[in-house]
Amino acid sequence: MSAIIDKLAAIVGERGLITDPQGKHPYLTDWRENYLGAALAVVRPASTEEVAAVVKLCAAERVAIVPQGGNTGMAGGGTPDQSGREIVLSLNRMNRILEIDPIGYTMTVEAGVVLETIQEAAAQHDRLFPLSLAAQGSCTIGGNLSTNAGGVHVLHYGNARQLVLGLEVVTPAGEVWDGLRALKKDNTGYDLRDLYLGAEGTLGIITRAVLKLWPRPKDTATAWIAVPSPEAAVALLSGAHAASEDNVTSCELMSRQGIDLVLKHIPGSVDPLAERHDWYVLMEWGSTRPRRAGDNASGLAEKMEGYLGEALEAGQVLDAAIAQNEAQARAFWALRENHSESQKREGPSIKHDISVSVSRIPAFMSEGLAAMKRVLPECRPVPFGHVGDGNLHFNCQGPPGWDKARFMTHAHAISGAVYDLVVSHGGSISAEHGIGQLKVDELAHYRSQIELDTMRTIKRALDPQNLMNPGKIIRV
Ligand code: FAD
Ligand code: 2HG
Ligand code: ZN
Repeated sequence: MSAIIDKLAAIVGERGLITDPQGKHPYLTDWRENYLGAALAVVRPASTEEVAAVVKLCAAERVAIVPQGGNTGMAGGGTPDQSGREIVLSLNRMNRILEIDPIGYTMTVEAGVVLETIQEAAAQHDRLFPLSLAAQGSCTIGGNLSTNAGGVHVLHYGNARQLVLGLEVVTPAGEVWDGLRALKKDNTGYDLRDLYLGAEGTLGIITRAVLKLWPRPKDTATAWIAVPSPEAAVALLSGAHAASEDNVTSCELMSRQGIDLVLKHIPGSVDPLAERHDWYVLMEWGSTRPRRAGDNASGLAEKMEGYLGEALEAGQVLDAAIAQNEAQARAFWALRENHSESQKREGPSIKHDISVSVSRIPAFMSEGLAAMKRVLPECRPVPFGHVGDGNLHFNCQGPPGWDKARFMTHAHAISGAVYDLVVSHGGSISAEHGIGQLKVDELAHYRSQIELDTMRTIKRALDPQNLMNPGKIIRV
């Protein structure tokens, strides 16, 4: 094996290669610490040419490749298997912003640029890159595109797939596909770009992308709202579209269980409302039209206040606070974004990243909570998420004091009950986190034969040696 290590070193140099156990370790386990793999080496190319040369070498030597960005994925897609024969190919040295075109509203970046860096660069040009998620300080755009990430602005701007125009990809043979076009319209045959988006590194390695930008909102209103039920949350959102003049940019649902975990585990967290409630909505409106100086009625906050006042009278809202400044808005957002971290600190949990149509959320919620409790009465449901997209993180925390091994003996039964219900509501078992290695069996179980056959045909055609992130998404 040292022969291939020498050849890799010749391509990426000393700085681009990690072979010592301590240096490799952070690349071999996932954010949730659910998987621990092994790898021949962690290879960190600094350019597309180096990626292509590494892939060519691996194709010749039949060494499998696990692409990795910020390693924040929730499905184990970036973690190698335990054979020690795969390499992790990290894009984290390919972190340059190559071009910003404020006139054409585009930005061209390398795959390893951290999402927050992209957001900041856009803001410096008075533009918005709307993808936004709690891991944005460490996830990379290559990972975002490869998982077709969602986040908190999907209901207004769409998910990652809708935020990209062009891609550059290194194929499993080590060739470079230059699809780095900034075109809004391009109907020249099959859409190769869409094939690589959401492919979780199983069809090729994204090395560069042309991203779409938007005008930056000039007026924002953020509210923390107690609602009596998920049904009320959905009704509140439904009316908000018109009341905000189609400016709802986020609508997140949380339960008291989740808020209690955040207050317990994240120092400095404060409940914005005086009384405890069972359900909360975090709603944000954003408009590119600035509020007019001296005109108190022109701002979004005033419009939102009026709307929430009516909803309070109608019983859709129990209490609410509208952020008075940016710091307060950030504090509301922190209560939402710290859910994952708090769940991690609390102990073992099972995550269900599901979606149903928005109008089915209330029925799914009550049936799903009952289903989890039927399987394990002591379990602690922590449902939260992007209700505006019909996407719930329908999570389940282990009973207090239970260790992971004990809780996981119930995982199959709990998840099976949840997924069967999702499917009976016409929903999806993975709305935004992907399949990775976590849900390979579930995908095989819940997708139709024709869908599985088509996916396998594509995988075999593009990656005949099965060297590109094998064992993820689908077994071939
Ligand atoms: P990684 O974890 O490194 O990789 C993810 C997958 O993409 C793997 O299969 C990997 O092989 C592949 N991959 C990575 N880079 C490339 C590349 N350049 N070419 C080809 N394949 C590649 N996700 C959401 O969708 N919405 C959320 O709101 C959200 N919130 C999160 C909050 C927290 C606290 C955390 C920890 C995660 C959250 N995630 C969320 C999940 C995760 O952040 C996203 O999936 C993100 O897009 C992963 O990016 P990454 O760079 O970390 O990718
Ligand atoms: C979020 O929306 C992420 O915060 C993570 O998708 C969800 O931890 C989770 O289950
Ligand atoms: Zn999410």
